[in-house]
Amino acid sequence: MSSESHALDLDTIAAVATPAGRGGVSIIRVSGPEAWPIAERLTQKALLPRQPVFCGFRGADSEVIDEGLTLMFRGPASFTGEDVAEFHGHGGVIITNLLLETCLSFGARLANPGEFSERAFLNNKLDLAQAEGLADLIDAPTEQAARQASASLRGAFSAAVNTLNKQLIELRVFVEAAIDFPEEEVDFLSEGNVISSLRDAQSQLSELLRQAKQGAVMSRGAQIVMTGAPNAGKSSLMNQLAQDAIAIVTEIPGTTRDVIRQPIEIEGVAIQLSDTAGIRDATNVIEQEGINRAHAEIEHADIVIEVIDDNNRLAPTDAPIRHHCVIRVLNKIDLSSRPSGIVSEEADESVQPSTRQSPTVAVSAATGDGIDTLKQSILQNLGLGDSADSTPFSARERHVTCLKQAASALEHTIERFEAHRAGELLAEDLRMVHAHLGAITGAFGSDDLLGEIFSSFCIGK
Ligand SMILES: Nc1nc2c(ncn2[C@@H]2O[C@H](COP(=O)(O)OP(=O)(O)OP(=O)(O)O)[C@@H](O)[C@H]2O)c(=O)[nH]1
Ligand SMILES: [Mg+2]
Repeated sequence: MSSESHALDLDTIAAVATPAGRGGVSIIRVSGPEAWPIAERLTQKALLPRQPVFCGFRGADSEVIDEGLTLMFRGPASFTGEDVAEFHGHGGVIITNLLLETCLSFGARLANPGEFSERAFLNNKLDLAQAEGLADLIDAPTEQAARQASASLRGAFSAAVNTLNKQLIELRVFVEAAIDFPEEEVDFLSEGNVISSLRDAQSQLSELLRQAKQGAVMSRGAQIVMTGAPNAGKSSLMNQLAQDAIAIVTEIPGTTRDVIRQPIEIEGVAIQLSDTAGIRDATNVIEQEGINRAHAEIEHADIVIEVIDDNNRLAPTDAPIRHHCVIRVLNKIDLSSRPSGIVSEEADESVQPSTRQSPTVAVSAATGDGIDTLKQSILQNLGLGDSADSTPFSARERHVTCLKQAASALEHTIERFEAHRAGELLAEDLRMVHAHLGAITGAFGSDDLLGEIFSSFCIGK
């Protein structure tokens, strides 16, 4: 997927770049070889790059449709790297569409979702991780996520990947040189510094992976599902975490039937909370359907919070929850007089130590006692700990996968090198590591991947 291998589509594309609806201004963007002729025909003015001109926008019959600013960019000094025109008209749906239709009738075609960004990538204005940072900036669920996506757009994540890549390239050059001069190969390869360089790259890669995992959670947010026996206090806990009376709370077991979802934010992390029906052997069909939905919700969760009434520990639930991350919450401690916070293993008599996956937290959904500890435990379980603030960039699951593949390829490289000390094998293995890292920034990859990434962008970006 190196940008050179792509024959650039020479169509001129156009789209509305601002959200649909009423507003002060709406912007139409045109990019491609016809941008200039289209703009001159639309405005009937001679236009200069980067000099906004106030003018009428005229249709094929020269009648003025709207008036506003025209701003031109001459490629490659533009967002896409091509000639770009921007028409800033009035922000009504009909008038904006009329202007867009006129651009299309003058020779542009409607842009596909993400096509402006794709062209920016193909013209080397952005690498792939930057383009994804741009899409994540637009979709950022919290201020913190937006800051991190903005850093990725500006190249912070790519720079970290490239630094590591550069180190691997230097090592490859060294190894390839050693292969070309076989009389020196043995000496060179037996020196400890190859292994120490590999180990150094390995530790940098694992740090990068840690940061990318954090960045991915920050930019997509997390799904947390509340589950447990009827009346345990799931809805009360949801309301306490949301600081709002979202779900109905009553003393009648089986109050919640439908899944109730509420977005909240914990220290800049976007979280979608789901409150579910209490799980028990229900005979009522409505309640049973609610319980089925609760189980389905658990499948998509990052974390399951199992709420247990600390005064009624034997409340009937069905089979234990199968999920890789379950935080157990002992609720209603205002009645049981248990101290709030993390419950030590000895004090947590209800569970076999072998089945414990995450700490148990004692809270009162009624008074809010212990809720801060629960929030910290949530962050810890998302891999954010206290450092959510310091995650330097946004990332995606795709990047995490590439980094994991690179890490396992590097592990394999080290093992093979330690076993054989063979220059050719080392060179080949390093090429694999390099290819996995290169897929992050788009230096290596496939057209299918590009299509998948850019088609999820919004139109006009
Ligand atoms: N004292 C006390 N009462 C609580 C606490 N949390 C919940 N309750 C009470 O327990 C009862 C059940 O609370 P809910 O939040 O509706 O419980 P639930 O788990 O959502 O119940 P279902 O939706 O029926 O499964 C209500 O009467 C709440 O007021 C708590 O921390 N302390
Ligand atoms: Mg409920």
